Amino acid sequence: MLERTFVMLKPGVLQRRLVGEVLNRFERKGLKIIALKLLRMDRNMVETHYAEHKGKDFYDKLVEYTLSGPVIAMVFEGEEAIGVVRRLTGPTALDSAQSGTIRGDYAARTRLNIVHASDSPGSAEREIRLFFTPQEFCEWDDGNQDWF
Ligand code: FUP
Repeated sequence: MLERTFVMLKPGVLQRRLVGEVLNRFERKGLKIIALKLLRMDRNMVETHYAEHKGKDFYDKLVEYTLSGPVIAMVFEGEEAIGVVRRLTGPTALDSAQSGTIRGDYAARTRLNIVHASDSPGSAEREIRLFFTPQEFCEWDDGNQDWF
């Protein structure tokens, strides 16, 4: 099924100059970028995005890290895009993130785990709506080439 999913490159990706490398992981898989922007989230937006974690022991540090610099927000479209992106990203806990996944290759701590990716159709829809207006999407086609 054709799906849309939300991905956010966290501040560490920009601070470490890894934007191109991380984007390349998604793009070479054949995922299609249909919305993308660089922004600084405000506290209210971070708290909305991570509302499910409020009260957990890592919450305050997670919020501070997310506010520590700009992020890159994007929406990818593709067949089964939500699961495809989660498998490229790797699991949340770093002791489970295999080499070859983005988190396995670039992150050294769970809290600084480099990327956020939607984990279900419901969270994809909610997260896309938090970050993008309908006018910020760009629909395009692959010129009828069956690459992917
Ligand atoms: P994910 O959907 O993989 O981003 O994971 P979660 O929504 O469970 O976690 C969101 C963020 O909370 C993670 F990116 C990092 C942080 N976190 C911790 O710092 N410690 C934990 O034990 C779990 C999550």
